[in-house]
Amino acid sequence: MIRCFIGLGANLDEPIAQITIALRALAALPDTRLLRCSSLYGSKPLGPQDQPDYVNAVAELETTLEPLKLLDALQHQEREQGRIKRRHWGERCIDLDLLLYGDQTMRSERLNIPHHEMHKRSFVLLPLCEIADDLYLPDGRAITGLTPEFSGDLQRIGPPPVIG
Ligand code: ROI
Repeated sequence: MIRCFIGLGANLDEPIAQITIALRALAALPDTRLLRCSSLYGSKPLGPQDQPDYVNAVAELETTLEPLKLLDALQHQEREQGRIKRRHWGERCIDLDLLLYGDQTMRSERLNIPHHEMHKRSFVLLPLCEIADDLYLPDGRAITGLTPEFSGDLQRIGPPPVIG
């Protein structure tokens, strides 16, 4: 089993409900266990400011799915929830990012692991530190030692959704 982390974000169509639906779907993936989810956080958008604030969380999974199969499953779930690309860095009902996959590094057209911007974003780092403060990036940096460039006025807005 490989330990991986998924970033969840939503700012349309009842974001908390969208995140809860996505977590249920993660828990139901084949060959995968949902281990935990962070609290829910509210944040200002990174990108165009004329869009609603986001709700963010990070989930920890254990899986034997290969990275690209896991990515397929995440993208399938985004489509299931009706995600439509409106504009670059624009609003979305759900975003599921594969942040970390064990200690693997992958750079390809389709998939970059670690997620190339994760170390800059408070809406990823804070929830990640909440559930996994023992974590190191594949390059050896401790997750707790990273300083985000983008704060987004991050605030804890609620406990982890209850799944199952
Ligand atoms: N901004 C915030 N605050 N949270 C997100 O999850 C998020 N996701 C994105 C972009 C559009 C970059 N901005 C975001 O993909």
